Amino acid sequence: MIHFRDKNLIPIWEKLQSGIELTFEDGITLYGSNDILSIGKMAHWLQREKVGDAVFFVVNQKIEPTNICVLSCKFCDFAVKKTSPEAYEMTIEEILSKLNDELMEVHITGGLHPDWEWDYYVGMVKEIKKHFPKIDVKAFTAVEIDFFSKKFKKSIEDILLELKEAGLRTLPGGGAEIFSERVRRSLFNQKIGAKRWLEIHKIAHSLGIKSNATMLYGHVETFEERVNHLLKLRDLQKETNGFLSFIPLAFQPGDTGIKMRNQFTSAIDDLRTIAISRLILNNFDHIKAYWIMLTEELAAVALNFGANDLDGTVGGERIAHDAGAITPMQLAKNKLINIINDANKIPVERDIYYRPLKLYSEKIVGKVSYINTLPFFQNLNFNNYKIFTAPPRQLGFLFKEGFIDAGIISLVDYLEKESDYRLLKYGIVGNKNVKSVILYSKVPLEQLNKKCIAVSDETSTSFRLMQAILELKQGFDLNYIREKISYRKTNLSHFDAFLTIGDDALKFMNNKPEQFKYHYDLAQLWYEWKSLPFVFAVWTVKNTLSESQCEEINQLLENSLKKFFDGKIEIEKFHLSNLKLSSGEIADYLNNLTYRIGVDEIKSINIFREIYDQLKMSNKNIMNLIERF
Ligand code: V47
Repeated sequence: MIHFRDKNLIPIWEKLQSGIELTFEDGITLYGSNDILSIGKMAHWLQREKVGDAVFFVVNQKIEPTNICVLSCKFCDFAVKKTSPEAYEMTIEEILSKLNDELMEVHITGGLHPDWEWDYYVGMVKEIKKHFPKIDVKAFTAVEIDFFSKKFKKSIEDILLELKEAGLRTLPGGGAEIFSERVRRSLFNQKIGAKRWLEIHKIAHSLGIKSNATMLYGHVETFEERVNHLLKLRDLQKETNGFLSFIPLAFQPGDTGIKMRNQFTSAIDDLRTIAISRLILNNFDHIKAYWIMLTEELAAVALNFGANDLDGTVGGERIAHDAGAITPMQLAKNKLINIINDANKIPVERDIYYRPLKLYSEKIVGKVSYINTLPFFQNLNFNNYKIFTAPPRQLGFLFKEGFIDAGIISLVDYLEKESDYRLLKYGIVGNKNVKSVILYSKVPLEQLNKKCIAVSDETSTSFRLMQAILELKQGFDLNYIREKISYRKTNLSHFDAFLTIGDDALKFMNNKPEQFKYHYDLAQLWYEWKSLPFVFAVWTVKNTLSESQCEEINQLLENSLKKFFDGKIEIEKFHLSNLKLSSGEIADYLNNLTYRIGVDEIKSINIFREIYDQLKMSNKNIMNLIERF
């Protein structure tokens, strides 16, 4: 419930709750409003809908190989000419000496050097990967990619493919500045404009290179120009879904002469820009509060204003510091963790693709990020517990590592830790079918032997269930490739079949993939085989909890289910629009599932446990699953 002081914000709030995207006019209304807290609350609501209580960070290092730059942009205090006494150039050895085995990511950007050869850049990425295979490389802004393309007379595609081949994972979001010809002419007229920046990111996305996006604000741009910038990014994201995160960059005036010294953006402007970005960029999963430029204090507040990522430890950052940023050079990991915990969020150490590696909070309840857990969570109040939401496989990984105290966990992940956890009386069960675990195939199931199947990178249990049916029951020999499977993605055509689960599977319900004429509900195949329901996920708690505590949680879950299913099922419009289903369709789907673990469910789990052990014994199955990200 938000008490709006500015009534002009109410139609915007209604749109957001219905999952309707905001317009240019809405953006201007937001910027024109003094009701900053309501804007923040709306952004915080959307943030929680998207990622729950998680706030991400990465252990990373920034490397700026040179400050020598052929451009002279007015807002940049970092770049110098070759003859400047402050000019520096790093060798590859120097770059390697700044890295270590604890790092997960290196962020490389620098000046556009007039003399360096192409081999130097490719060699840099290759050598980093050779010496530190674990480190993911995020390198070279669209401005640098454009420069390489012109200087070395290669197409953007070739530049990007060679870098990808060398080990580059993603492009950073820098160089976007503000997508306005007026400002470009006045502040950075030698730099590429919006069209080229967007084109380069689009090509990167088409080659499987994800990227970030930024917006430099707080200099001479207008609110209209900011909103237009965000809308252009949202449009490209609609086309490619290739952006990982958005980072609003607060202009640091330094000695640039654009603003009087020390005239930083105000905290209010920073917070509302983060919040408005969150609201307009509804198709971006992550909004970064870049603490280097915001200050630690403000970054902490931003975590309740729509931001869900603090970037990282950022060793070696210089661009912002040369322009007078006041934060300490190296903010230790512990400090980031404290900031996030103080904001009442869950600190999540991540990799470059936002896959969670570690959680740094006590008392965490795990929740599979699918609509089918809503009957448990819609009315659940777990005092003192924070809720961590993720797809089953990610959640299972954290569960197996011991980061989750209780929650709804994919069956096979629970089976791996059975001795440390207790089973509660609840779960997600498909009776004679489930509707959200579907194998789509170009050929009838009987003809799938020796074929290649794309497997959703979100599944733990459904993949094993599919193996059980196809390998053990049918006796097939198959190859699998892990893929991000989305109903918007068209590049599944080179597979013979694909396995989709959860909300993505539901999105396919009214958008059937044309080439894949045959579809099989795995719970139905299990039922036809064993005459039993299939248990996909179970509620479980660490066995350090007493019998009576477990009973208390069972009671909470029972009440929660009763409340949800008593009377008419009410589902927020936001979820409906997200899943592209009507409320009737979702109600049918949820009503068709079972949420209580009874005698048949236990029988089914016991049978599946044996099958799962059998599957694990056969190495071949693991070898055939190529993990690709
Ligand atoms: O493109 C330059 C900006 C950017 C100033 O992708 C300035 O994860 C403020 O892009 N005041 C580089 N900003 C930084 C960047 C970035 C940062 C963090 C994470 C990621 C990511 C990307 O810094 C430049 C420019 O827009 N910049 N000068 C200045 N005086």
